[in-house]
Amino acid sequence: MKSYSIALIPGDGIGRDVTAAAWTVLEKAAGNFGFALVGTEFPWSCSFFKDTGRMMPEDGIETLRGFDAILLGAVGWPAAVPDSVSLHGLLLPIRKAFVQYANIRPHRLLPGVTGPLRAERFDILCIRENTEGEYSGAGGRVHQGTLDEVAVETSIFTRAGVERILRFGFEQARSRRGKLASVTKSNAQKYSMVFWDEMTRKLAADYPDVTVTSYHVDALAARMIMAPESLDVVVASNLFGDILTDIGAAIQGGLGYAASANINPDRSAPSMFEPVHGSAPDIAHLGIANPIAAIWSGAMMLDHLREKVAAERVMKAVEATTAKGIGTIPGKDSTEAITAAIVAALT
Ligand code: GGG
Repeated sequence: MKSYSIALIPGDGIGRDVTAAAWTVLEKAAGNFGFALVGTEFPWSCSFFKDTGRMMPEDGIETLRGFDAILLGAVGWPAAVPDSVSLHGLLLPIRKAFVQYANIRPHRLLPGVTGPLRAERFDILCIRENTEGEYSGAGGRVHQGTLDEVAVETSIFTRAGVERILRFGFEQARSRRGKLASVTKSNAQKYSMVFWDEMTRKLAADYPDVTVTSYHVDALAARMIMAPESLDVVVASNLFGDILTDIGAAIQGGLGYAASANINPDRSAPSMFEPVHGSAPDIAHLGIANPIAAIWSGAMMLDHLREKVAAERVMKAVEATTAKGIGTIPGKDSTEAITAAIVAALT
């Protein structure tokens, strides 16, 4: 029997609730479709930081390297650890160290879920660059606390990094409806985004079957709300992609439905799967967090592990559940009830 080793990092807050739910569904899928998932849980989180002074041990990356995939919940507990410390101590180092340069985020309405828009028939795949750009972490502060204080944060766009994410976007568009929206702000950012646009135009020659349009990020944000059905694949830099995918989450009914995959396309290191949402301290451990984003992320993990049938069946079970109205109204159904309904629908 095929077996996959999965590193489980539930993290903080509702990350713990939804990772447990996703794991229940994934184990059931494995049993149904004839493969095994062997999970190893790591307590790396803000409470781990409080105990050890680190979000993960010094050899955390090397520990994770041997796994087939990583399933992560949420990171952050701002009352105890500043978000800038928790994010740069766990999530971002994993994305960068394992060259998970493509962050894939699907945005569509599940059956039975009501979004805030009149448009209901949209299916957008956002591809967010995940290792550089505005999240490079290059910068510094001087004269802190004085009137001469200066803070500098430099975005880094490498030719290799821009080319690989744009090519990934073109390939995704080619496998879907053949339309790529490349997100820019080259009127204001005259070095990095002009370069991004030049690379978009250059690579377009290799994908004559894909129609590519460059949109300024502000125009694209408006388009996601006014005409989401006009979009197919969207490719964006790290920060632009982060912001646009919160709009994507909003139009698909909320963060409880927004899934993501941090993919290492070369498979030279594990990929990581996580709901887009954070740790939501206000509802942590109340048993009311929506587990669907985490379960959908788990289905993306099965797909990446090439368990395509199991991945599709998990999504069918999620859709059958929401079609019955379960998990479609915030706070109405418990995490446990939504999970049980999805498990029951999984055939
Ligand atoms: N689900 C992982 C998580 O906690 N995400 C919240 C977050 O702030 N992520 C930062 C980012 O993706 O840029």
